[in-house]
Amino acid sequence: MKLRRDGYRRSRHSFSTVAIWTAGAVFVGLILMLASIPWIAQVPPGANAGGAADVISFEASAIVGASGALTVFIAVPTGHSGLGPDVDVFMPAHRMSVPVEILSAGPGAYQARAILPMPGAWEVRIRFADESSLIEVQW
Ligand SMILES: [Cu+2]
Repeated sequence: MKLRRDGYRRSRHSFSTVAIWTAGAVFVGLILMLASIPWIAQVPPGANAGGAADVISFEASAIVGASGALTVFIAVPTGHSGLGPDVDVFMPAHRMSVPVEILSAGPGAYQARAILPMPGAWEVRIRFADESSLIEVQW
């Protein structure tokens, strides 16, 4: 008992010193975590559901219903107020385009709609700012 107490007293770091160092390390860790958050948040969004090879700054996916109703969901970075995406719906086999209606669906969100007049392979070409993306749709 006596030996233990002596050993404890002889240790270089008292309890309060250890507590201060621990608190300091935790504080520095928290600061580093907080500082890294903006860097993580700037990683561009990942690939879309379609087929664009390049890294793009917007996200898009498309679905086609059994009747040929095509809906394209597009999410662009906010802060480009008034600037929306351009969407072309094109059938390469017949060099055929169809009218596209683009609707705003909330901040940075758009829906493009078209009716595909015939079954086959279609391309949805989306442009936003200087970026473009292509989604292949089979109906
Ligand atoms: Cu056609």
